[in-house]
Amino acid sequence: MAEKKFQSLTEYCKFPEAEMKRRALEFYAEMMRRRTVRSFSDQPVDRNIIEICLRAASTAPSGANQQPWSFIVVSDHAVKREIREAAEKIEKEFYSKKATEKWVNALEHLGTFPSKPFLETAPYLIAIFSQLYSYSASGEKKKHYYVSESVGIATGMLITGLHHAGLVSLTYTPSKMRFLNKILSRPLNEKPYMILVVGYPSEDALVPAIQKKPLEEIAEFV
Ligand code: IYR
Repeated sequence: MAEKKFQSLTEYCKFPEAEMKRRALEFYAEMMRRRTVRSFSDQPVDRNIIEICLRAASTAPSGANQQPWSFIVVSDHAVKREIREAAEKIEKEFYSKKATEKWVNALEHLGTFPSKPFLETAPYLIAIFSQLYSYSASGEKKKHYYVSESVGIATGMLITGLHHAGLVSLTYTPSKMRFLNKILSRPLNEKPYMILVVGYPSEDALVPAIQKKPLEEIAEFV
């Protein structure tokens, strides 16, 4: 058994209540400005910014601190094109056969369609993989705990960090994603979780006129 090691919580900062309120409101205002964007500029983004945002995402809590995620950052145009071609094939099938009428109706207000030009236009596609299990140094299969929760939290933190830095993103999930393992040479213990499309919005980017639910609808204090 590994030895238990602890250290004091030197990172924690306690703020006066007024400052806490100000900070919470400031963060809320910043988060309210975040929009999912589907129309990207081809303007390049400094790789260092992406690296910093990934480092921030990697501070996420995870089951047993196993950090069961891989972030594959694609900027190579040929690879982006390959991903676009594979994804559009799946989307064509989705919109013409797989999706129920109810599902297509639920998406109507987002203005989505099978063509995915942003997969080539955006400077970065971050393919996020869940590590369902791993292998120890001695080759023993190691179970991972609360993988989807962990990867979801890290992805949320990545989206937040990218937004905070001044970039936009799109959470993109074609209905089948295993093609990403092949294109990106990822092992089978890694299951594609989503493609996060990252960059600047195009000059003429439009976003759907949608609202978030009010607090009273999403929360209850008991
Ligand atoms: N993957 C398809 C369909 C789609 C599904 C959901 I749920 C969305 O929130 C948005 C789109 C597409 O990207 O077009």
